[in-house]
Amino acid sequence: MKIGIVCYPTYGGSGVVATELGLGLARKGHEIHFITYRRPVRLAHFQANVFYHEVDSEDYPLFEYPPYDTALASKIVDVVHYQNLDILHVHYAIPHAAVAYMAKKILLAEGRYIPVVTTLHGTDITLVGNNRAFAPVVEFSINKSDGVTAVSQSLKQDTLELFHIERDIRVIYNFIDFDRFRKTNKEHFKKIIAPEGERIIAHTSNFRKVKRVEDVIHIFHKIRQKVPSKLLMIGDGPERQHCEQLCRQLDLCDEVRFLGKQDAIEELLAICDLFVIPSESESFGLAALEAMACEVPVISSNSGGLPEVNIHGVTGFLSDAGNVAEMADHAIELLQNEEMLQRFRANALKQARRFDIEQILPEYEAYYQEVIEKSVITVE
Ligand code: GMT
Repeated sequence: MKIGIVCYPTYGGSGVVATELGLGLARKGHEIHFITYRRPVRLAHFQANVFYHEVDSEDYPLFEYPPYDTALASKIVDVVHYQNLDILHVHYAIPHAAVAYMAKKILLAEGRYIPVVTTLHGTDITLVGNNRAFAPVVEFSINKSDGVTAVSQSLKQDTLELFHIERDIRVIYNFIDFDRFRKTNKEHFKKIIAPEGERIIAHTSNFRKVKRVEDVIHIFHKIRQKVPSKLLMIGDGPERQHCEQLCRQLDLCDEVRFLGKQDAIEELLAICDLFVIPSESESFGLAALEAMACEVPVISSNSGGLPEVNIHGVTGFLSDAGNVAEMADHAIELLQNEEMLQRFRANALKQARRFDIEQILPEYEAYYQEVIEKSVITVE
């Protein structure tokens, strides 16, 4: 198949999933065309059947905001037309589903039908999409997509509750590539970060309010009082400075390392004993899955799709978002009991295998085929 992929090229989960999906499909022989405003972070190497089309947003003194949507629609029209795409897959509803609809209409006026699949990732429904400033367009463009997928049952449910949706939503989970995410021997890193053999705890996110990053620091503060440990804060975003300030107040600066955005997260996860993700809302929790694939148990909130990934009392523990005391107690229980920790490590890996990219990719391929076949019938 010739597949166009539209996504945000940044460090966010939706961009990562879209890029890894495209690269995985390319390895299976499909021709993949990424259409984005910048080269996606994980699209660093040459691959024969992978193409990248940059959206050129023209600046002009009249524009306070460059018209990205118009430029993207025009680029989609161009790529579908000249690369003869079979299907277009857009990730994150805002504005991609609406832009895809506009491109579809332009192409239709030229006598060309392009089926569009929209994947809902989370905040495009639960946080931003739900906002009155976007909601009517989000609802309309989801209904006008030829196929819609959501990354968890929970996100599907939220979408059906928050919007008036007239079409079926297929759940296709986030996935993990075990060639990359697996526990490897990084003892030299461990010695640098935890020279006295302390436990290592990690958190990865874009440091937005919805992640409750401050809770991670408070949980760690409680853990430190019972278990010698170090905390790795991976990623960057608006809440980072606030968290650094909190570390100073709690006298934790020597125990917490803020590492910023990291490309080789798997090398850091390889030395960790526990992963903490206390989000207010989380449609799936790709970061938790990456940790579990590296045999790291997870302390999480029970928000959104997290219970579909992290199994309470098996691969980690879940608590209500904001229940810092319970999350800390669970973490301490696990970190103080070596037998339990090893058991949870093995369980985490076993659970992560359910989301192996090798199993999820065929689900997308089959779905594309289904959508293409259905749209041929619709057009006829
Ligand atoms: O977590 C974020 O804020 C980034 C966001 C995105 O769209 O880039 O992530 C969402 O999509 C990921 C991939 O499907 C999911 O694993 C995350 O759970 C989801 N984030 C939220 O729902 C907050």
